[in-house]
Amino acid sequence: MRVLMVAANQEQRPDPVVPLGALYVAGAARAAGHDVALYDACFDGEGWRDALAAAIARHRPEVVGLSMRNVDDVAWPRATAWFEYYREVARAIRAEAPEASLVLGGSAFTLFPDLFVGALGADFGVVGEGEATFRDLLQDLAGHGRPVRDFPHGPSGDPRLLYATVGRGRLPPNEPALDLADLATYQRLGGAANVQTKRGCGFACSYCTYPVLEGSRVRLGDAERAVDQIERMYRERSITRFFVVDNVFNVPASHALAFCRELESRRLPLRWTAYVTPAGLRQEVAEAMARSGCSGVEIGTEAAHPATLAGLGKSFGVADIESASAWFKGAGVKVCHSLIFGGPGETFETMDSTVAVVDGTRPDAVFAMLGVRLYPDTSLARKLEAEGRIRREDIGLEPIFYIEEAVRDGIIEKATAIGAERPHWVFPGLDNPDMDRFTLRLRKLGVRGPLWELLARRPGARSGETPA
Ligand code: B12
Repeated sequence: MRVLMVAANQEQRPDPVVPLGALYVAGAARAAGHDVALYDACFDGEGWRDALAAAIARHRPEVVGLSMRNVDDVAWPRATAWFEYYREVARAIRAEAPEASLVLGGSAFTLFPDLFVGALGADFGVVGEGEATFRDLLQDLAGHGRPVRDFPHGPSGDPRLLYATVGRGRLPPNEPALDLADLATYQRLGGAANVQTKRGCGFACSYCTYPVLEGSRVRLGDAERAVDQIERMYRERSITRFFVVDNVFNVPASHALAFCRELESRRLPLRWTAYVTPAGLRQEVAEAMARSGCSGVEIGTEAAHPATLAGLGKSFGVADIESASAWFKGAGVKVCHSLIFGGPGETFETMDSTVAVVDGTRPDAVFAMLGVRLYPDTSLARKLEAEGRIRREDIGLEPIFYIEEAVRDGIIEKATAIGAERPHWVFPGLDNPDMDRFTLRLRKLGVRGPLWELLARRPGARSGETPA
């Protein structure tokens, strides 16, 4: 069949992100013999309508797969929600390709399948990972014009929703259709290309969606195959910056080490970044990451006080945060802490403690969110539902945030004061016009890598130093 994948994401902050999920699904459809094209809206701004219409006219799809990544930017109080935009994109697809089946997918869709499938008037939606289910759906549509196999339909029983079965064991050897993406533009405009070495997350953080999205069992991919992808992107497309998109790169350590050893052995002049957790981190892993070209890590610290770490369900302590930061910095890897202020157990005193600990680790950058974005099927949301503080239907496409009572009045002022003394800290929920101008200027000068690695160059930033 002729299939057009539409990657709708236009978010450019903190960096534009290659639509890896859509490329994986495109790769699986192509491997099954379908004629697949991609329309990526990322850099088209308002021009997406004409560009989408042109892509549809060119490819004349029988099936359109609409990939939706972000519901919103989780940036309270200035949060941007993308739902209306997705609805416009779905309408435009229907108008330009009225005969085509419209199939939804992506992390935004997977978090709220019932809401999206209804509001966007789609024919089908694949909940969870797309490769196998989309391929099976295409086969049914090609052969019978409708799904004939026994797809699981999930809790609501909506026949349009096709739930992917989370596999066990190792990941199947799917290859993303990287040739369809304009990787050079992503790299030029600041981002990086991306690569995934495993799926799933075995941690049980109270607010987090990763187990909902990818399953709570880690499934390893082949480390050598991931490095092959990287090497191909380097040799064939001159890509030199990568983001490893695994939920947590350093767990399990054996897999992280296998990836690093393989990458190091290829001796390529590359730089890469990943998310890591302090939980169970080994110095040996930090050093192996550095040797293989890791230039920076985003540490999922979230808080640095025992009470708030407990409230967020983190499985590490303050000492782990300190040693993780020291090991990475010691190995020459830049450190960015990601923080959430206002979670369960937060007070102004715990905020002060977190800031003091984080300052003490001399980070290169800090990304701090205010409030905890609530998602269905997380333990925090279930607890609040059980206590009668929210209803499940309150959690929807317009983000709602948990902000601990004790800091609700004053958290914005407090965060503003913290940020004012620390140019290398970013609160995405607060206005940052200076920073936007600053990063744009660096991008124009051709500076690459994740936005936060640029913060150390910000005027007045004493990256890695504790403010006076
Ligand atoms: C890595 C990551 C990042 C990195 C990306 C680096 C890079 N260069 O790629 C960075 C740090 C930059 C980042 C930033 C942000 N992120 Co982020 N990120 C992730 C993470 C951990 C992995 C994403 C990924 O690449 N997955 C791998 C691909 C292969 O999976 P996938 O896209 O889901 O695709 C699969 C399925 O969804 C499905 N599928 C996808 N499309 C389609 C289409 C069809 C038709 C079908 C059938 C199926 C299908 O099949 C695919 C293959 O199995 C996810 C969490 C997660 N586990 O999903 C959050 C996540 C996507 N991010 C999220 C958010 C909010 C953001 C930010 C807005 C945060 C911020 N304010 O800074 C920004 C936005 C950036 C942008 N430009 O869009 C949210 C989105 C949900 C929401 N609330 O909206 C997530 C889900 C985390 C969360 N909070 O729950 N992120």
